[in-house]
Amino acid sequence: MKLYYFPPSPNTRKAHAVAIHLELPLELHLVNLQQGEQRSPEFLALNPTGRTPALQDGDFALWESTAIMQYFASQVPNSLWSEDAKIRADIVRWQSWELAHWTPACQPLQYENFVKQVLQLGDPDLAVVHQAVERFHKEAIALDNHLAEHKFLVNDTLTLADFSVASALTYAVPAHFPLDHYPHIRAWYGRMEQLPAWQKTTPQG
Ligand SMILES: N[C@@H](CCC(=O)N[C@@H](CS)C(=O)NCC(=O)O)C(=O)O
Repeated sequence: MKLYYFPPSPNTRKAHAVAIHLELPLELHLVNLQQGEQRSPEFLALNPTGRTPALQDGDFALWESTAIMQYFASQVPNSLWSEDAKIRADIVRWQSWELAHWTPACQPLQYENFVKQVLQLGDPDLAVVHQAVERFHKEAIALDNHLAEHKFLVNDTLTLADFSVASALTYAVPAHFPLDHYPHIRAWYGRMEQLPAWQKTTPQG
């Protein structure tokens, strides 16, 4: 299987980390987003939305990180993607929340406080940051309350849901995510950081 990826991207990270955790052999192909390679005709033929990650398995092409994670977890027996219908629905619930609410709440902070600095795009827009912080708290409260009662998001076991939700926190420290009041999120993320697959996919400065 070939994974078209951009290592600094949290969406790449969640898919790549799952493949490493499951010890799936992958051929890695860099798509340099900073050089616009996602808009090349070759890449658009694979993913017409022009985003990473994307997967090619023989003549089967797949894009969207969550679909790729689920496809990876369908390749070998594992506990990340349970066969139990209710547990699986719970995993999909958290993955859906991550895509619809959590990542959109984290991204403005990541952009204003971190990406702008790295790419020298100017100072953070404080009005955007203020709004983003409010939006972040709304989602973080729900996540922290859940993690107060659970070691991992679903079934107290590491699942795809943890990889999805953790990916959005990749730049939490340099992007100054307001996590001080969320001890359970910090403890759970600490558990994710113990995983060799998470360590191996830490973006290099
Ligand atoms: N919902 C998509 C989001 C993918 C995405 O936005 N990828 C970003 C990198 S984190 C990207 O490739 N951006 C390039 C662009 O928009 O030009 C997924 O989960 O795969």
